[in-house]
Amino acid sequence: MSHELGRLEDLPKDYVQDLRDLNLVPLWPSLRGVLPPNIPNRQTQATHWPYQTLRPLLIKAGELTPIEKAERRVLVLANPGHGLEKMQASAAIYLGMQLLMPGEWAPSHRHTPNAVRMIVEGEGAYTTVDGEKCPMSRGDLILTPTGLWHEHGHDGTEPVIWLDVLDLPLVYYMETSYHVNGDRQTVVPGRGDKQYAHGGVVPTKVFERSKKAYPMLRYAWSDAKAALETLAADDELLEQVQVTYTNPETGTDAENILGFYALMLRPGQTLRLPARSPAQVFHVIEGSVKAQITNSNFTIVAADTCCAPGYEAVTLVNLQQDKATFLFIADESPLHRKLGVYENRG
Ligand code: 1HN
Repeated sequence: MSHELGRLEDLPKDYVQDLRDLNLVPLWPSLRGVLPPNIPNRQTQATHWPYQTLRPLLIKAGELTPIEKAERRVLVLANPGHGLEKMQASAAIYLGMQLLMPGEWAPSHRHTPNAVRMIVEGEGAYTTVDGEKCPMSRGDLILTPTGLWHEHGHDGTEPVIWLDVLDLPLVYYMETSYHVNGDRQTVVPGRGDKQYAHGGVVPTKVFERSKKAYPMLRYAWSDAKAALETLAADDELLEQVQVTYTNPETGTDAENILGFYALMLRPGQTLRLPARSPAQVFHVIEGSVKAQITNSNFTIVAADTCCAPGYEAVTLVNLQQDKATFLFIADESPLHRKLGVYENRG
């Protein structure tokens, strides 16, 4: 059925110029490019960012650039398939490793893109989001959803490093990305991670319609890990031991555009994740994994990050024979589902 469509070179040059002068373009030479057969063109390449090589360069950034000159001291994990200057991990996902040194403060602002942070290293830092002071510990997930004030501080003694995951590429593409600077926030009492940390029971005030669109801003790793271990023990046949970070009041994804998950690989387990439309990011919290993504075979160890394009199956092999491995995953599923383009091709 497939036949060649006419090319731009097939048209008289003066005709093409006449079109261009009137801001007109013929569709047929570009039709297959924007609408390829069966599977989309993806610029997102399987890419691995080992922590061991990234960390010294991030620490060096701390020496080279004072926080006042950076506001946020971040090395962006850029996918070469998109071009490094685009600062994209995938079509919709931005990733960055951020460093905060003891005593430093990253001032309050808010912006339209949604963010989360996955804490990688160090103790004593905190993020204040919408007045809620969220302590940062390894493996914790902290939300800074669209429009909420947030700032970072550090009362500890060692560098603190975390992985930022934002939907910035999409929000920027939509021409809706901007920020507003603010004053230091007044910390208010109470924390969602305490109020909502026990699955199945929620504060009764929920039924009086909470005023907060994002009632839970901090998801402690100790709770997520315990949930995974309980899930694995309760169903020994369950292959994909995975939990989704949700909004505890609505039961839907924690944020609107990107989805966040924690996955446990049992000792020695090989897990094949089906080919689905969303691109995804894998970050190792504990353990080590062989990740087979398209033609790449990455060995990802604790604190490493890698990404996979959409429409590709991914095989994860736990390289630990005697221990579970734990991963944090971010993907574009909520976006794809809302837009009606989500696919699972098995
Ligand atoms: C941002 O606000 C933070 O608040 C981190 O820590 C990374 C990347 C792009 C745009 C805003 C933060 C960001 C960011």
